[in-house]
Amino acid sequence: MSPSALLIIPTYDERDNLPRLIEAIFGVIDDVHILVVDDNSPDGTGAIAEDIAARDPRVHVMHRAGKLGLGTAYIAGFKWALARDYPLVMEMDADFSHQPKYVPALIAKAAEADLVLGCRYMPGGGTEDWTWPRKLISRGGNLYARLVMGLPFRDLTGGFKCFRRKVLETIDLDAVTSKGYAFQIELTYRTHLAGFRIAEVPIIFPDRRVGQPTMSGRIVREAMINVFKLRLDRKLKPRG
Ligand SMILES: Nc1nc2c(ncn2[C@@H]2O[C@H](COP(=O)(O)OP(=O)(O)OP(=O)(O)O)[C@@H](O)[C@H]2O)c(=O)[nH]1
Ligand SMILES: [Mg+2]
Repeated sequence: MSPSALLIIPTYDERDNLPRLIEAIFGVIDDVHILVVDDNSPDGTGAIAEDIAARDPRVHVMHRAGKLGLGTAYIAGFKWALARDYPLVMEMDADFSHQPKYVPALIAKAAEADLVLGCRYMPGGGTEDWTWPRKLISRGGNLYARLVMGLPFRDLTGGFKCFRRKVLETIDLDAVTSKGYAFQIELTYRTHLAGFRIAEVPIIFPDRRVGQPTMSGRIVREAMINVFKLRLDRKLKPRG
C-alpha cells in the first residue's frame, strides 16, 4: 500500500527529540512516510536520522550544508515530495509542540479541504506552559496577520499543517519570500488566494521541553514587515 502522507520534519539540534518523535508518530499511524530535513545540526541530529532511516524504509533524510532556515527547509521538502507520489504533505516541528496524536485528525480533515491548519485558537485548541509575553506575541501576530491579509482563519502562524499535493503543485514555491515567522502566514495566504479550501482542526500546543528556543525580537519584526509587504504585492491578487 502506498502511504497516505509525507510528514516533513525540519531539524536543527533536535537529537533528544527526533528518535522519540518518530517512534511516537508511527505509534499512532503507520502508513505515513517521514522526511527529516536536517541543516547539518552541530549536535549530530543528521547522523541519528540516518540511523533510523537505515532501519525503517518509511524514513528519509535530506541533509543541507548549514542552517539555511525553516522556510527553505520546507520548500526543499515540498519539492522532494512532489517528485514522488504522496497525495498529502504535512509540516511538523520536531520538538513535540506538534503532538503526534493529532496527525490522524489533520489527515482525516484533508478529505474535505485542500489545506488543513492545526489551530490553537478555536474551541478544543490551546497552548500549554506559555509565558504571557509569548502568548501576547502569538495572539498579536495572528490578529495582525488576519487584519492585514484579510484572512478568515484563526491560526495563521502555526506550522502544523496538511496540504493536498495539488496546492503545492499550484502555488509558486520559488516565489515564497518569507523565511522566519511569516513563512507560515505566507503559505496560507498564497493557498487562499489560489482559491483552495482551508479548514482548521483544534490542537493543544505545549512548549518545547528539550532544546533551545529560537524566537527573537528580530524574527517578530521581520514577520510584521513581511506580512505588510505581501499584502501590497500586486502580483498576489484574489482570483476571479
Ligand atoms: N532544517 C532546519 N530546521 C530548523 C531550522 N530552524 C529551526 N528548525 C526546526 O524547525 C522546527 C521549529 O523550530 P523551533 O525551534 O521549535 O521554533 P519555535 O517553535 O518557533 O520556537 P521554540 O520551540 O520556542 O524553540 C524544529 O523542528 C526545529 O528543529 C533551520 O534553520 N533549518
Ligand atoms: Mg517549537
